[in-house]
Amino acid sequence: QAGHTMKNPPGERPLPKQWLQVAAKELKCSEEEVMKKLVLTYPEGIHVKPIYTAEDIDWDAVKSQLPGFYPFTRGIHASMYTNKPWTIRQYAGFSTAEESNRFYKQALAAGQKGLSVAFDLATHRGYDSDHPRVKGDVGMAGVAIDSVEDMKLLFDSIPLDQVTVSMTMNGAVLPVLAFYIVAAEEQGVAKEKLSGTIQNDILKEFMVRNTFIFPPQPSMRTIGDIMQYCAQNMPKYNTISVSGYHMQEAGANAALELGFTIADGIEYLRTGIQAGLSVDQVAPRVSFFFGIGMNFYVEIAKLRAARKLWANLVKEKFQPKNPKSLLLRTHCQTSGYSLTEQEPYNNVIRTTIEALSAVLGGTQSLHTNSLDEAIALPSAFSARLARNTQLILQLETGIPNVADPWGGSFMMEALTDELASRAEYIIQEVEKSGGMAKAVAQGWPKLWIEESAARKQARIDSGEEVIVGVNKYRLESSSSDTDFSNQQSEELEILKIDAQRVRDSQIERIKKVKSSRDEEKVKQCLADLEMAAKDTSKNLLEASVNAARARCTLGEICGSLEKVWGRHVPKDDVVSGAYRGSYRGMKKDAGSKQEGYDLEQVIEHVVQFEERMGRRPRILVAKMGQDGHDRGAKVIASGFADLGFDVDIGPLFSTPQEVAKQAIEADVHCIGVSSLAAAHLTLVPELMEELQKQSATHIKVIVGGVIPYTDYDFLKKIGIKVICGPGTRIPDAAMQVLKAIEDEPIN
Ligand code: 3CP
Repeated sequence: QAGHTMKNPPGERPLPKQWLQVAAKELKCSEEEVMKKLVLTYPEGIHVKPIYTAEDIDWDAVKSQLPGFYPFTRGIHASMYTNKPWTIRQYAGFSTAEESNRFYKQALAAGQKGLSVAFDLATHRGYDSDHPRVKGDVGMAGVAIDSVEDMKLLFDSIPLDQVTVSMTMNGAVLPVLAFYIVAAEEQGVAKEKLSGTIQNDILKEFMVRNTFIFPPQPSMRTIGDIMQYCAQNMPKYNTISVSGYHMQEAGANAALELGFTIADGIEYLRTGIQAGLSVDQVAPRVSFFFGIGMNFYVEIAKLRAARKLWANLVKEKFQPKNPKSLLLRTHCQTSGYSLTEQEPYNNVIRTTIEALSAVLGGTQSLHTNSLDEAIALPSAFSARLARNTQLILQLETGIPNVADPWGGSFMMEALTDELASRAEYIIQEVEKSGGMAKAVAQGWPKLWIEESAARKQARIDSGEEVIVGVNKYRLESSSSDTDFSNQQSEELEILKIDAQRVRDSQIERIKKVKSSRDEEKVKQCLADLEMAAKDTSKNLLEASVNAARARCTLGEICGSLEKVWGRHVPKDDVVSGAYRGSYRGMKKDAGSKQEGYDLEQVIEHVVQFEERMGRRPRILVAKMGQDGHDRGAKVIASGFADLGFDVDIGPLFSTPQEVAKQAIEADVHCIGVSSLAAAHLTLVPELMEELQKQSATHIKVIVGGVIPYTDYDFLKKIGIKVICGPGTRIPDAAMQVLKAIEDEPIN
């Protein structure tokens, strides 16, 4: 899929003859075998050679390039970090506005430079905290915001004209941005002074992140309205953060992430232009966001390629006059996907290396993940360590003293070009579909990413892609003395949120807000919003700001829009064949964990199961609550289907009652609950109760995802048969499920 347009790409150019001869002697093999052994093929389809030379690059083009000059491959500023380092911007938010505010103030005092707000899933999905559908989600994976009063508390004593705030909000972007504007206004900061960023990237929500609310068309109109409102009122504000990060987290390789993200950016420029703005009003306020994984050179090349591609494409397609329109400014986040539950201190090392890629790639702003990300919400300790990782890079290493230190490297320049060319191919495919909005509606970009995810999982499960401590050099989990793995996980302090307490306090505040506002004004504002939803000549953000001032709640604002637009219901397809097709058989070399099951063994067991039981094992893969992270669920679904299971996928955002009903109706043997947003302690017990009520306790329940060890006992006590933490191989998970179904002991 990630094919390329480049003729004779650098990775396919011959290695120098004299080098091959010497290398063949060193490896004690033929020259052909040297090629076979040392030329690697990356998931992007790129062949990576053991050495690069001047023959691999266009030296004349490379030698004249400077940071701060078109096409900005070497950075958007001439001086880069030698003048001003990147912004340390840690994504955070949990529980109530007061608690998050305390956390932000401490972070700023400890060296953080910008804020980045994580909202809880109830807020993302446009529900007030008192809504019955969000019982398990309030304050869990981010802060709960129901009205402008919460937003004011969130930024209490934080001067919004000085600290730039980024808000990761997409579905409920209108009320959240409106609350922010009104909170600043009531803090005495005029709109014109607000700089900061709203994520506002709905296309990737439909593709991978799933915290949309409304259907695509009104969602895209909303973006145009926000761009228009900001062009008039908030000229320093970044109206969108076009995000590849979530694609990488969903399993996309670097070429897919780069191609789809740039294609999204182009679509948003068109959206702004359709809303009546010039390219020079829109483009300088479009910002980007990339994920940075463990493939060190590729990630640096990706950022260099991104800037070059953007500058070239914007120039060619839109002919801007303002040079700032050509600059790709980006935030980066180290990869959550690369972090492991096993031996969590290894995650500090992974994050440091990824941060290094982001910085060497020339990012403007950076979030470094906490070491406990794969286990729970970050604790105060791990958040400090993550922040210090960046402070050490900035202040102790000398790394910021040179702009684009990789410039002129044969390898880096070749890799930059090759990656750009692969991404360009993807962008052309998108353009053939009529742009990204149409491509997303057709559904193929999502499937390409899901296929890439299934292939990655197969490479990990077969040991081809090594994760130290997980599929190689894994510690025995039974021997107590040497059990560093569990020791490390158990000694980590885990941040616990009391969901009930947070929800109760939010409900109190909603009551207070509702009892002290002018109800007539509220009714009028909500009616105006409904009107604006119908009438495209009205500006939706303006109507939302009025509603925010009148103390309408987030749920009310979204509710008024929903009356006109409805809620988007996604449709689900499962990729088939990619997992099995990419599984190369388990590696049995030194250090590999060899006690796991191989693919063929599990397939054989499934066949025997069918012979015995008269039908195949059937599993419902369920997502409950407002948690839309579905990579794990999708990979399990396609992996299990490839192993011979009958797989049903439940709709996103289900209640426990809906899951039980679907499982009973489909007569499944097992429900696999995937939970990544910390709501399992509320929702899983409810599911078990419901199964009991419906006399369906024969259906086994397994839970996978981000589940802290400290919750295992509780889950086992309520009858969960199997818990699959991050790093569980699919064949092993499948065998455990088969054993659970057949009531065999599970080890
Ligand atoms: C910077 N400046 C310079 C130089 N470097 N001036 C002269 N010489 C230099 N070398 C100037 C800039 O031009 C700018 O000024 C000012 O310094 C600030 O720099 P910046 O680069 O604009 O940096 P920042 O304000 O931090 O903005 C970074 C971007 C912004 C542009 C990327 O959009 C941003 O902060 N994005 C963050 C997005 C984010 O946090 N997302 C979180 C996702 P002027 O302003 O005068 O030009 S978290 C999602 C995670 C998972 C999930 O979804 O669940």
